[in-house]
Amino acid sequence: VCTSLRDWLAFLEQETYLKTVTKKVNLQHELAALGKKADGKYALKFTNTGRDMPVVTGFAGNRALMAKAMGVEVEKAAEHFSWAQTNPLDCTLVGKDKAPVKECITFDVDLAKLPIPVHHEKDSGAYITAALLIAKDPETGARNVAIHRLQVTGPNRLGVLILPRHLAHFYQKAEAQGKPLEIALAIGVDPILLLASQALAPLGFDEFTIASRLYGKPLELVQCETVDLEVPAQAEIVLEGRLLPGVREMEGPFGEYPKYYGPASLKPVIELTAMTTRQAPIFHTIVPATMEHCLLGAIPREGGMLQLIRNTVPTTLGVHLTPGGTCRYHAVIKIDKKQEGEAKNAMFAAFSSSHEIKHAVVVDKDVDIFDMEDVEWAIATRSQAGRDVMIVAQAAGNILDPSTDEGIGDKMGIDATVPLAAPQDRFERIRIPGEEVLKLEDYIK
Ligand code: FMN
Repeated sequence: VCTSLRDWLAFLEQETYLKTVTKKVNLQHELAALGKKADGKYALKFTNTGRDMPVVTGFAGNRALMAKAMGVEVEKAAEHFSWAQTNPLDCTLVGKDKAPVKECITFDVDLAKLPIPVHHEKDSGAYITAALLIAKDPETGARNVAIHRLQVTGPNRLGVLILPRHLAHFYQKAEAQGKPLEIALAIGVDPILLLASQALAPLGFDEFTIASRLYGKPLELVQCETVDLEVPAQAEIVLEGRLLPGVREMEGPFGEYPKYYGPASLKPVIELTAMTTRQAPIFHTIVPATMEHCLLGAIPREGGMLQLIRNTVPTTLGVHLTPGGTCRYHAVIKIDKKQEGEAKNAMFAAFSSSHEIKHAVVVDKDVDIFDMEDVEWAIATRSQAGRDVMIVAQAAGNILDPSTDEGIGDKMGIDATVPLAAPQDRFERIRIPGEEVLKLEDYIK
């Protein structure tokens, strides 16, 4: 298991998954366009963007590789993440001399020196998209880690989108006291840390402890210079700063994961106070709506959903948040049905796992939930709309889904499982003896 971005990139290079682009590439659109083209196929490292720092993208954009990052088979990725979340392991604090991210320190932050791209056509400007935002509850001191999009608005100023979750809660508390909320941004971290940041966890749960468990050893943290926070010692870049109380500035529009723009509005503002980096640091950007963006959210959500569904349907074998469903809205659930009605209960559990789940399809154990053709075949041949479709109107949905009414939307479940009472031969999948083992390459020149 790799515990730094550098180790992970070295591994990807060995696997010939990481390709280096030495040609001059414009940070405005060109870099994002290339990242999108390589999506799911390669990770890219750009060495010539006109800034004195390489940019990587797409290194977490492939499910098989993300499973490898956790050291498990691809079908077990979500389950393994969920296991780590239920068995968190404490982090450890190391001295600054043991923390590569302290190799260079400056208190005069100038974001113009970083290779921060402009991604989509109508984006309001350059955005940092792959920073872990670390903050503590001003009352309890409990840590939170999440990714938030950050719009560059000045040499040491950022606009930030904070949806109503944990960071919003901390910020409200600080603001009520008229105080800033200290934050740190870690850029250039390994895939496990990125995944851990996306856990659906209760308030007060430290996502870093999931990373420790996935590493199999405590994550090394180091104290910040200007704020009372600890950050991953192996990060490439750390920006320190404060969310200002009572300040709002325009942020957006920004091309988001559902492949639409999130609108411009007044948002909170961060003022940066320090930057610490490794020597020759590497910058990471996530091109929004690519598989990298999609999977980072999907795997942790699948883990949480799997646990919840198993509480009601113990024979649930797997779940998949599909890329076509933006890795957030469409869930495919595989059960080994033992009792009629279980498919519906699985749907209810799926909807309760996250407000983002909009359509849930339940299939039998012979269906490959990662193969959408197979899933569609199950819907086509095993479900009848009048009998097997359940619709719940007007529930909480995702505000970024433009078809909702300000985030209020409908849920639909499709039971594509075979009725237990059906005669066996009626739903027997055709098969040619030998097809699983024969290799076409052995027969053709
Ligand atoms: N959540 C936000 O509130 N604002 C964002 O701008 C934002 N951008 C994200 C960008 C990427 C690439 C990813 C993978 C996720 C993003 N998220 C964003 C989602 C949160 O990071 C995620 O839901 C996290 O688990 C929230 O943590 P919390 O519940 O501890 O606050």
